[in-house]
Amino acid sequence: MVSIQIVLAPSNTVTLADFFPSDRPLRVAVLTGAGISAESGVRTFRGQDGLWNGHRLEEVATPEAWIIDSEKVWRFYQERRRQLGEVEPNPAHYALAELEMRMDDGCFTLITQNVDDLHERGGSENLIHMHGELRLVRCEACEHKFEAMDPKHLEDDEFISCPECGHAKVRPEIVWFGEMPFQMTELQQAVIDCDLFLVIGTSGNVYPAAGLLCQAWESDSYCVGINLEPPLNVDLFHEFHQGSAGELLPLLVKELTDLLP
Ligand code: BJW
Repeated sequence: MVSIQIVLAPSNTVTLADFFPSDRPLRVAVLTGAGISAESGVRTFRGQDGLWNGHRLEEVATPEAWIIDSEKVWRFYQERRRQLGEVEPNPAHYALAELEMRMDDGCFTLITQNVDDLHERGGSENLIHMHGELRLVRCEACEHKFEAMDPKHLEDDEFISCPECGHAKVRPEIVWFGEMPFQMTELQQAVIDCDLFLVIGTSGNVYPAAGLLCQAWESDSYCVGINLEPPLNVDLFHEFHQGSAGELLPLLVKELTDLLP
């Protein structure tokens, strides 16, 4: 399919061309993870210099942590919410927006595990934030969800109160460990229905996101991965391209769009 080097192609007897439907437009689903935002300056989670280097997961990314020490959890997220104003989309985000623009209506779904807003700022539209969004908060008491990105919301680490019910504390609209990711039915359907599944910048550690690759395989989608290092589930890709998303994804998208009618 592409001229960039295929590092691993376990089932290289097939190519994307074999998965192109003859009677309807191609359907593409994409799963992204922290690696796609790394070149924008957003830290990934695992590995050296990862966001959780120095934090235990349970201290910041579980409902229990919020109950035990919500000040600490809130400070962690306020710092990352403020950082959104300092980062910009990179060529990988723009490449996915370009791909979406070239696809037929309803034939492209972008599923991101990322809680930053770089995909939407890069121009992507049909986007599912399965692990939530840093821009949003949710009232602990009445569940009212709203965007809280005004300077008054970000300038310090004071809790934000709910404008609907007045409760003194809203929580980040983030899916913590043990909580159900958002829009599962919709995103699983997109994966099951797609002809091509692209997975970019994710280590394959976290479920159910990591299990989507298996679902794509089982429903006969062509699976292509791009990652700096081989992810845990690397064996499930028809093509795996090792390298940076900002470099490889624009090339992949160019070659893919050249194949589109
Ligand atoms: C580049 C690059 C460049 C760098 N270019 N690449 C035991 C077994 C299996 C599962 C479980 C288990 N015990 C518990 C579970 C379930 C648990 C889980 O998966 N735990 C595992 C850790 C074991 N999952 C859950 O609890 C989920 N909920 C759930 O399961 O509900 C029940 C359910 C049942 C049935 C169906 C459905 C649901 C919820 C998971 C919530 C995850 N939340 C987080 C935190 C969000 C808050 C925050 O942001 O602070 O989401 S965890 C964190 O990891 C974050 C990410 O979205 C997620 C994935 O990380 P990602 O994106 O893969 O980042 P990294 O850092 O790991 O990898 C980056 C990669 O990029 C690296 O490989 C680099 O090489 C690469 N890279 N630069 C390309 N330039």
